[in-house]
Amino acid sequence: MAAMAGTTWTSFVKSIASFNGDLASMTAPPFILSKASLVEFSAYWTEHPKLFVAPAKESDPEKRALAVLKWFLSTLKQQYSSRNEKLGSEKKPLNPFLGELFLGHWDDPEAGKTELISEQVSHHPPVTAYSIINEKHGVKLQGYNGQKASFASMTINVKQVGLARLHIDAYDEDYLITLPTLHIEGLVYGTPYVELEKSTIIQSSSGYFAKIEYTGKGWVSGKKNCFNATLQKVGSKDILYTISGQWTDSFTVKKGKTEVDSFSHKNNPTTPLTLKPIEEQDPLESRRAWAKVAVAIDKGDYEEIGMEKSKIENAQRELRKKEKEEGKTWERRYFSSVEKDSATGKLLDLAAKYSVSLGVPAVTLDDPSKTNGIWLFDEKKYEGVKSGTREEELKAAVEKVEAATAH
Ligand code: HCR
Repeated sequence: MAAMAGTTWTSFVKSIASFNGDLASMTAPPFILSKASLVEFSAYWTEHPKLFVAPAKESDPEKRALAVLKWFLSTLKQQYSSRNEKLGSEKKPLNPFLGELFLGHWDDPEAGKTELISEQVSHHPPVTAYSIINEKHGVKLQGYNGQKASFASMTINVKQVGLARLHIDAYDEDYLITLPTLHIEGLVYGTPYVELEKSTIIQSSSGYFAKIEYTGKGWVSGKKNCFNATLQKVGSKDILYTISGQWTDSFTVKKGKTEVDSFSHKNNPTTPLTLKPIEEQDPLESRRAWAKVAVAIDKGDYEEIGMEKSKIENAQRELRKKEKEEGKTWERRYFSSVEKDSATGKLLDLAAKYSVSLGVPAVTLDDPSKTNGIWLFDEKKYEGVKSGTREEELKAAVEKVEAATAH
């Protein structure tokens, strides 16, 4: 750690040339460290709550599928370029510890309350699971994701493993969303930023299929972060809608050659996420748990960063060791791992059936061993937290972490 204190960008880039694919283990100089942990990234799905609930307001399944596609496209800027915009370049997020939480909600005059629960469900490999629910409109998103990385030709390539699934209560409809592959450019110049590549598929249980192709720098426009998307009804080659533009800026929706809708980030500011004040947060909540590390990062004090991070990491190692000795495992607060998820299975079957006729690669579920299982939001666990029946269990878990940290 200390060796990195005086690291220049060039020596950092040289060091990543030999890294082992585990992004979490990559040591970065202080100026590239972010104060936010990866468990916070789940919030990027819903920074436009109005668009998140918009599909539930459409009675026509085709319009619903289009609204889901539009919402998904609107999330990309927050997911993949917001750090760049706010902090001047991409940063290395904190590596969440097992059981780390990020809890909050959005209040929107139109959408009402949307609740976010994000939990680190695996540390090796790192996997974050999330549930985002708007009860008023009956819209629910859940998913889990991890990353596999490699370095080649001055670029960090990141394959995402996992998936997201949206449910609309009123129509008992599901949407399976695959996660795009990305790479980090600009490393040579010390200004890393994300570019998306390949494609994302959104398969609905009602039989609509959206494909988003990330084209990077547009051939004609020369602009970066470009994409083209199409919406089709499975079983037919007809393209119902096309959407194209820049995921960091704006896009237009066309039916045939006629523009029927558009979206621009300039005209759609994000809704801030409401979090409890740090002192009222649970000790396992991300901002509270990492507060001292965040202060050290602000100061640019590498020794202090290292010391504060080590306290958390050592406590976690000690907990895992104890669990092993006692033959126990860490009980996830809101999620459970399953071997099979039938709702996802049905959507995958649909996507596989139609990918051939649509000429796109079959959508497959990543090997669950890469994410330590298939992670689903566990409503029973959630009810137990809300009703207070798990109070003793949660208190004991927090005490264990605190005791290990105090050592
Ligand atoms: C690759 C990345 C960590 C993972 C981030 C993910 C894939 C996490 C899940 C979110 O839903 C989507 C998402 C968005 C981020 O763009 C992506 C991050 C971008 C950079 C970060 C690397 C670990 C940072 C490497 C350090 C650089 C600055 C050299």
